[in-house]
Amino acid sequence: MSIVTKSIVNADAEARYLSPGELDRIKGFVSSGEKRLRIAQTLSDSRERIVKQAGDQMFQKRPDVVSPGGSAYGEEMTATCLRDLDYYLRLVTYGVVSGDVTPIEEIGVVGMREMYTSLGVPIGAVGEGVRGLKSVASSLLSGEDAAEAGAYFDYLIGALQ
Ligand SMILES: CCC1=C(C)/C(=C/C2=NC(=C\c3[nH]c(/C=C4\NC(=O)[C@H](C)[C@H]4CC)c(C)c3CCC(=O)O)/C(CCC(=O)O)=C2C)NC1=O
Repeated sequence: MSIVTKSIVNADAEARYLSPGELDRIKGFVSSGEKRLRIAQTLSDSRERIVKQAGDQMFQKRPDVVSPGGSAYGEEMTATCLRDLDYYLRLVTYGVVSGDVTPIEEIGVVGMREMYTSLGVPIGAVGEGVRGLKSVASSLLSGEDAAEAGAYFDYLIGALQ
């Protein structure tokens, strides 16, 4: 939920107008809109390259996952692993656009640890992959935009430890 929807739900629950503080936070959200949409556009446009390079970086740091016995061993499993990185990059764009980590949390974090554990996917290596996404994505963004997007990658990295 964006800050706009959230503020309205809260205010209406108390049958009141939006408070100065709420209006101020909405103002911040609106005035950063162009920046957030620009970031989402760049990440969407470059998704293939970002995912591929992040995957390469991760497989170099964690050769065990693509070795026999590893979770991402074999063409099909490697492709599934890269698909997961693409999912996470997509969720980061949702977070950036909504200015809120809730979509990332609800779609990609809740229940994920249990799911990965039950499949034998090393969650730390997934986090490493997201770290790679952040580093490749940052290299395509201005410093200010990279800092904005970085917060959403960091949220995921924190959740995938
Ligand atoms: C949009 C939200 C969303 C997420 C995040 C998601 C993740 C997700 N990853 C899965 C599997 C998987 N995920 C991986 C990923 C990896 N293995 C590794 O060693 C690497 C560290 C890592 C890549 C970074 C692999 C290899 C599988 C298949 C495991 C198996 O079938 O044994 C599965 C099980 C079902 C399937 O194979 O599709 C789910 C649900 N699905 C979703 O809908």
